[in-house]
Amino acid sequence: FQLVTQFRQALETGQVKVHYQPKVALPSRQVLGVEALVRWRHPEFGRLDPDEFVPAVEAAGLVDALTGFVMDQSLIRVRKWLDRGLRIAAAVNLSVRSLDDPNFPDRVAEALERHQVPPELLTLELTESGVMADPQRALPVLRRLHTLGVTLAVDDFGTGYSSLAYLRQLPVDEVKIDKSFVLGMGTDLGDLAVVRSIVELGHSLGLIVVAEGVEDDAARDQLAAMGCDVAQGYLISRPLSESRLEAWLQARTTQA
Ligand code: G
Ligand code: G
Ligand code: MN
Ligand code: NA
Repeated sequence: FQLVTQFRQALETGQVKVHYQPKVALPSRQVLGVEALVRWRHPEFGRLDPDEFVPAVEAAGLVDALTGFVMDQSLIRVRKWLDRGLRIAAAVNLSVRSLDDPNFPDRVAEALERHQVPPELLTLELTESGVMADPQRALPVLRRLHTLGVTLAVDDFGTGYSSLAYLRQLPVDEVKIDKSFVLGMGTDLGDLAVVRSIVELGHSLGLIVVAEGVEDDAARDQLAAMGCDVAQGYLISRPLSESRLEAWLQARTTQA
């Protein structure tokens, strides 16, 4: 696939950029972190979203280069914020392929050391379907990542077929409710029930519960009333380029 042969070069020539979407505490709205979301500005095809190229990058065995790039960019930001007295975490999306690589935890440790970022300010997000497809295979790498002190999050939770028993066995710290349920909860009692039970289940397992897809005040207030810990979504902010994120943070922190 032609795209893939261009990908390494795209990383080097600045065509690939990381955007960041804020995550805020409920009910305080304090900024706790950002999720890093990769974008590729392709010279011919224009803006490519991850769904359009990440699967090809994975299939070509280049996911290490992608994850390494996104992690480096994110840790540079976190370090800059620390230097300004701000403790803001960065969340990086992992491909399940990364968990097949026994050296992945060492590379994470090396990146944290190189950027002088404490491990608790890095979150690694794995999709529910990815981890649960073969939890026994994922477990050794997850355990080593957890031992490093990074935060591990299960993304898109509620969309897979995982049993709650599996979630209990994984060394994870955070569960992210899939946005489809959060988007539907204002009009669909079934979605509302799913959101409510993930919040309760997550808390009973001692996990931080994050809601994605928070698009309006009603959803935010309802989530806050349920005790959901963190909100992410267009209501708070769309994913932003580095410079727009800085402007957004500036406006937030001078307001407070
Ligand atoms: O930002 P957007 O909605 O287009 O993201 C679509 C999907 O791409 C999401 O599921 C997200 O987790 C995934 N994604 C975004 N950035 C990365 C990345 O750096 N690595 C991997 N593996 N997936 C990513
Ligand atoms: O799978 P993952 O959760 O990593 O994907 C995050 C994706 O969700 C990003 O591509 C982002 O653009 C999108 N997203 C973030 N907030 C919202 C929202 O409030 N509504 C909708 N519809 N999509 C969102
Ligand atoms: Mn994610
Ligand atoms: Na998600």
